[in-house]
Amino acid sequence: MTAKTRTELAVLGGQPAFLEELHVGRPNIGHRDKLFKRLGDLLDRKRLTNQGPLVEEFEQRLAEYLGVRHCITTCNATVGLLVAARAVGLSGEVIIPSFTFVATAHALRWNGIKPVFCDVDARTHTLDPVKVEELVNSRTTGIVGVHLWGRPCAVDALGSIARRHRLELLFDAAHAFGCTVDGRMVGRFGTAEVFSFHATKVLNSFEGGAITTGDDEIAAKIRLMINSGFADYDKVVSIGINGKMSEPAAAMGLTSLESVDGFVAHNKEMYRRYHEQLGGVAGVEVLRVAENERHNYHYIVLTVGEGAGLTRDELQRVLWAEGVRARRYFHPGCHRMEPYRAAEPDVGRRLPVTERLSAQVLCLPTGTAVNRAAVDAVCEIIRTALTRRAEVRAALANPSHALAWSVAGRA
Ligand code: T4K
Repeated sequence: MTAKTRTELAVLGGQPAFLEELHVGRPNIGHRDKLFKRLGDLLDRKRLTNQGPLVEEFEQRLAEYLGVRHCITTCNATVGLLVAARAVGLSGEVIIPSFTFVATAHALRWNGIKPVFCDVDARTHTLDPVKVEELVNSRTTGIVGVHLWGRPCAVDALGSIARRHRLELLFDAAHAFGCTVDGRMVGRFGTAEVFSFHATKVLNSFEGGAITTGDDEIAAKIRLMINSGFADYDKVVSIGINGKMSEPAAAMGLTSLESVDGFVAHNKEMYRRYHEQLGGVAGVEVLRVAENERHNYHYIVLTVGEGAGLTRDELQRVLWAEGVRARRYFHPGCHRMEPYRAAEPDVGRRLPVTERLSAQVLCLPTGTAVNRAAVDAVCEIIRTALTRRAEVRAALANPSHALAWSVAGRA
C-alpha cells in the first residue's frame, strides 16, 4: 500500500503510485489470535451453526453496545431487510431512496413490494422528508430510510410522517454501526433497523447482518422467519427462510466488535487527513459528518463538482491508473438498474439530486489498510490531476491509451 515517490501521473506516462492496489472496503481484521481461538473452540464443540453459543454471545454484546432490546443476527443484511420487511407487514408500495446499494430495493421487490424511489437531501444524502410525504398514497404501506455513509436519516421527521399516515418505518443501517443521532444510537429507530457486517463494513463477520427492534412480537416473528418458520424441532408455524448467522461468522463478529472502537479511531484520523489535504481544492468536497455525534467515519465521500475541471469519471480513471480503486457508489442509482429502470424509465425526472450525486460521488480508500502516507499520496494525485486537467483530459481522450486506463468491471 506504500506509495512510491512520484515523478509523473500514470495517465501522463508515469508509473502507478501504488504497486499494491489501494481499495475502498479492505476488511478490518482485528486480533487474529482471538479469532483463531474462537474458531478452534467452535470446531472442538462441533457446533457450527443454528443459534450456537457464539451467535448468542454476539447478539447479546451487540444489543448492549447499541442499547437495543432485541438484536437478531442474520447471514447478511440483504436477507435481514427481506425478513424485516415481511415481519412488519410491508406490502403494496414502499418509499425508499434510489441513492443506495441496490439490496435495499431488491429486498422489497423480492417480497413482491414496489419500491417507490424518492429523492434525497443534497446535504445529507438521505431521504428528503418533504419529498417522502409527497409520494405517500393509498397503496403506500411504509418507508425504508437508509443511513447512507453512516449519516443518520432525518429520523424524527420520518417518524412523524409515518405516524401521520399510519405507515411502517424501517431503516437500512448497513453503513451506520456505532453512529448516533442527538446522542441516540442508530439501531433504536423505526420499528426495526438492519445492519450489515459484510467484510467491507467497519464491523465485519465475513458475511453477516443484524436486525434490531424494540418490539417483542416483531422480534419473535423475525426469529421464526430466519429459521425457516420452525417453532420447534418439527413444528413449522409460518413461512420462513434460512437467514441464520453461522458460528464462524459470529467468531469473526465478536473479534471485530472487540476492536471496533480502534477501527473507528483510525477511520477518524484518515477522515481528518483527507479534509486537511483536500480542504482548499476548488470543485471537490469531502462530505462532512457532525463531529458532535458518534460516527464510524467508514466512508470517505468525495463530491466532484462542476468547478473541478475534471468529471468524477475522469478523476476515477486517473486514480485507477495509479492503483487507487476509488468507487462510484451508488452509481447510477437503483432507478437506473434493472428491473426498476424498465418498469419506470422516466422516474429519474423526479430525482434530480440523486441523478447529480450519482454522477459526482466518488468513495476514496480508508480503513485500517490505509495510512496517512497513503491518504497524502491519494490527495496529491487528485490535486495534481485537477491542476493539470487539460493535459489529463487530453490523455484520457487518446484512444490508444483509453483501454489501459479504463475503469474495468463493476466500478
Ligand atoms: N444496504 C446498503 C446501504 C448497503 O450498502 C449494503 C451493502 C446492503 C444493504 C446489503 O448488505 P449485505 O447483504 O452485503 O450485508 C460491497 C459489499 O458487498 C456490500 O456489502 C456493500 N453494501 C457495498 C456498498 O459494497 P461491492 O459490489 O462494492 O463489493 P466488492 O466485492 O467490489 O468489494 C468492494 C471492495 O472491497 C473491493 O474493491 C475490494 C475490497 N474487498 C472486498 C471484499 C469482499 C476486500 O479487500 N476484501 C474482501 O473480502 O459491494
